[in-house]
Amino acid sequence: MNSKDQNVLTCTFGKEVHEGLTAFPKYLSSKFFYDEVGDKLFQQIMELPEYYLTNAEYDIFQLHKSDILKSFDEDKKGFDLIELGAGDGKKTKVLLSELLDKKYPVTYHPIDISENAIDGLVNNLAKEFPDLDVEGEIGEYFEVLDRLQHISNRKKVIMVLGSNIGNLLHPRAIQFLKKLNAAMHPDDLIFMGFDQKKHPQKVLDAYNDKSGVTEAFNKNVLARINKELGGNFDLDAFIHWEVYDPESGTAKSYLVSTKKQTVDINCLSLQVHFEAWESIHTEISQKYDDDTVNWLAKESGLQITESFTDKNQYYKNYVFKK
Ligand code: AVJ
Repeated sequence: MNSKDQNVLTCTFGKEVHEGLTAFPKYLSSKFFYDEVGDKLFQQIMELPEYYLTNAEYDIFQLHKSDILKSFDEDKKGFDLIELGAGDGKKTKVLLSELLDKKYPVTYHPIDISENAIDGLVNNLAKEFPDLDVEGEIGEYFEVLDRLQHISNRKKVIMVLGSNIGNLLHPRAIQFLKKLNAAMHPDDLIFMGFDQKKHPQKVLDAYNDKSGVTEAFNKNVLARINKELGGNFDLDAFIHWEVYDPESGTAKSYLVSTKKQTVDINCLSLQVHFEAWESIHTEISQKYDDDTVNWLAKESGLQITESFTDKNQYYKNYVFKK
C-alpha cells in the first residue's frame, strides 16, 4: 500500500473512532479489528474448538460439493467464480478441486482489500492447482465487481462465505444485497453463508472461548487506537463481554471498562471518559433462520433457489438469483 492510501485509511479510522467514542452509548465498528495482528487472531479464532462456524461450512462443502456446483452451472457452460473476502481459501479449495475434477470451465476471482492475502492465496493456488485459471483482485468489493463487469461476459457466481454478512444489521445487510443485485446480470447467482440460530449457549461459547483469543481480538481495536492514533488505553482495564438474544438472533460483543478512567487519544486531541462499567459496543454477529433469510432476499429483490446445510444444521449456504 502506498503512503497516500495509508493516510486515507488512518484518517477514516481516526474519524470513526472519534465519532464512536464521543457517542452515547459508545461504539466502534468491527471492521477495525482487521490489521495484521487482527488477521492473525481471526485465523486463530477459526481454529478454536468453540468456533463451530468454519468447520460447519467446510462440512457443507465436503458433503454437497457436487450439488453446489450443479446449482451454479448445471450444463457446464462456464462461469466466473467471484469470492468477496477470500481469506486463506481453505473452504473454497474443496470446491475448486471438485471444479477441476468435473471439468467445469471456470475462472476463479478471489477478491480482498488485503494485497497480502491475495498474493498469498494466488501463489498457493498456483502450486496446489496448476490447471486452475485464477485472477486475483485487490480492492473494495463493489469497486472490483464494477471492474469485473467489463472484463467478462460470462455468468457470475458471487460467493460470500463465513457468515460475514452477520456483521451487518438487517437494514445494512439489505443494502449490501441490493448492491450485489444491481451488479448482477439475469443469470448471475449469489452463494452466501449464514450462521443459523441454535442453542444460545453454543453461540455464546463461540464468542467467549476459554483461551481468550476472542477477547484479544476484540481488544485489538483498542491496541490499534494506541498504535495508530497515539492512544493510551490500558487493555487490562477492560473486559470482553458477549451477549446473545435468542429472539433477535443477535450476538453482541462489548468492551466494558472495569473502573472510572480517562483515556487520551493524542492524534485526535481527544480525552475519553469512562464511568465504571461503561461499555463500548464493538460487533454484532447475527444468527439467522429460513424466514429471516427469505425476508432479506425479498427486501433485496432476490429469490432463494437452493440451500445446503451441515449435519448439525448449525449453518446454511443459500443460492440466490435475481
Ligand atoms: C468474520 C464476521 C463472521 O462474527 O463470527 C469471530 C468475526 N468475531 N469472533 C463472526 C468474529 C468474533 C466473525 N465474522
